[in-house]
Amino acid sequence: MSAEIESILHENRVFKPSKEFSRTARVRSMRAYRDMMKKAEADYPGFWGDLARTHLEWEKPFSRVLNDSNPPFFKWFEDGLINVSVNCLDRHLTTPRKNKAAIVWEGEPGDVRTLTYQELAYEVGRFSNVLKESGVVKGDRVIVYMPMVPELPVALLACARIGATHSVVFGGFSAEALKDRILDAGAKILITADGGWRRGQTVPLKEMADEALKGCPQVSHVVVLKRTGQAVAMQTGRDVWWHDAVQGKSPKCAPVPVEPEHPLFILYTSGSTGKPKGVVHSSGGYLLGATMTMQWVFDIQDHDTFWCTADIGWVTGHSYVVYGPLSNGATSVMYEGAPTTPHAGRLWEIVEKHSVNIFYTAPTAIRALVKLGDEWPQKFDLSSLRILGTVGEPINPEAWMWYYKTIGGERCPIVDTWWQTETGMHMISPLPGATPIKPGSATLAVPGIFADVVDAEGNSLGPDKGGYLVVKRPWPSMIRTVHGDPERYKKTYWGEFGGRYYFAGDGARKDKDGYFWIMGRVDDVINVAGHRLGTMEVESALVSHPAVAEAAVVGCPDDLKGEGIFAFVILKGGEKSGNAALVATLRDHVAKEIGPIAKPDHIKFTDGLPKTRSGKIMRRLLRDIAAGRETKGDISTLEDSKTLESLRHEE
Ligand code: 7RM
Repeated sequence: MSAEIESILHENRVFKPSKEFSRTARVRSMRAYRDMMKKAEADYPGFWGDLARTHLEWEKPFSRVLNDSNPPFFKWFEDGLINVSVNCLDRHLTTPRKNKAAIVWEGEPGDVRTLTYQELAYEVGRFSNVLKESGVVKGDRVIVYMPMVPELPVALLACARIGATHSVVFGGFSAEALKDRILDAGAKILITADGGWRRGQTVPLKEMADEALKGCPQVSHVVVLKRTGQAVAMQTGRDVWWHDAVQGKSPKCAPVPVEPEHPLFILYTSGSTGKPKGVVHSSGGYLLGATMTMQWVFDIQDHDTFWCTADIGWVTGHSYVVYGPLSNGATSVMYEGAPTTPHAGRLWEIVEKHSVNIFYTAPTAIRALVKLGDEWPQKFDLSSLRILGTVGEPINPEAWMWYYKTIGGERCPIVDTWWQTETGMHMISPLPGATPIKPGSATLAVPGIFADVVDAEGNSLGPDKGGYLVVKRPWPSMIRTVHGDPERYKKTYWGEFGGRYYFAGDGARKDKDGYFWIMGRVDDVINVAGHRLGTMEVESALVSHPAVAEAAVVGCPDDLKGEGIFAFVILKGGEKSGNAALVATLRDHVAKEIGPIAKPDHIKFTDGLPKTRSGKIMRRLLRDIAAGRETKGDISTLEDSKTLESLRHEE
């Protein structure tokens, strides 16, 4: 790995939590936060062990917290026994939460369903018996390819109940991507639906599943939920309708206690090239991470209605639509459809309708909502909101300020949460009642997490020096392995810094207050005349110009400087192109904001950017366009291939 990354962005605004907010928060002050950190520093297994005993229910208590005798294959709570569905359901049924809403669901067409903890437990029991009768036993992998409907968490919790390992494949993935994941997981059963609603249309899930299954002869059972009512082919002997399968099934199903290290799920992430990686998560440690961060970061309280807009096909949906909220006995809102269907205020309408208190979404969604104009949020009553969150990418200070003012009414702390599929839980984030927040910074590591910014040799870097973001000690909800490929796990995440630190590819700096500023993936760093620049900072500078809605920056070949800066820019108000004068203005603007070194050499105006289905800009593809190259490698995660083509062809 090469040298440090230069940091050029500076942001000075600070917002402290209000006294009123802190008074009732779970973590009320920086002092309380530091005390937790001190405890973890002195004895981190002890720190996590106490939490595990206090906040989870064990079928058999563990006697030892951490087994680190074979790094990086760490084992947590090894000799205990636990069942995740018991923690998310049964333990609430003997409390006043029994008839509390567990899931408040809204379909895209406007249908609403609410499932109490008791009702959810009932459905999970019945579906667990369906799985059992289909021959699913502990350790089997179950693929779930469904729309965002309540039966999706039902399916996951039913797997957890009988010790099966689920692998959710996002409903937007193609048949090909689905097939690869079924084969890699070695699954014999698939849970799907006829279709789901998206932008007023139906997504043909069963049809795509059938296509995928042509290449998966080992799949002997397919359960199909009727959601849209569209016509589908059912293969006799293999396919059954969900409603037929649960008919007459007992709601009682004894939970199977599993070892805490038993894999709860596999979730595939697209590696930057080649074969998708099956990230394996544990049962006990994973659940502890999701449970605690739900309390620390979202300050979840019994009266809260919590809404994470992520699809359950992503880790964010696993941890913060399903496991974190349900383990805490919270109310989790789920929405099936697109954020702008049937109108651009749909999200705000749902916030008003269900009186949402905590709202969690991605910067890409926020920037899209900024573009739609303030009149949409202004039409709805957003006064129930008390905490806002973001995840997935660095949020540029402009979008942050809009979110803070227009959505949060300058009243709601924003928790900018840095984490990854591999980390299972939030790693760096403000605690809303304690941490003073700075727009664009994920602030500080959550309790029990030892994050740092280091140089290529693994030495800690001083303030404002950009380098590699690492985690120095294991944590309970960390990735355990890559499914079927432990060597890949070891090499990808522990292959640098002599195997001492976890590194998953991000660059960052810490400021003088120790706050982390994520600079983006180190693969995206641009080397301009020997200066290594993070793309995020140049993008932020561009977006701070009033004409710009969104920007993506990549390196391009430059004979003189080695690498030049190529910026793709989306203008506000839907104009498709800017003129030469605007190009000059934007270049000067960047020079003024961060310095002449970061001045883009090329600016291309566009009305779309290639993104993954979870909203991350695929800079790899933009680099090919900037260099005039053909695109090689995996584009299965691309949201809309048309964007790529139009970027290539418009000039
Ligand atoms: C949860 C999730 C992980 C990558 C990660 C970063 C980027 C995520 C933030 C962020 C800046 C954030 N899982 N990332 N959160 N960058 N600030 N708050 O997104 O596996 O899909 O992606 O996302 O690069 O490594 S993920």
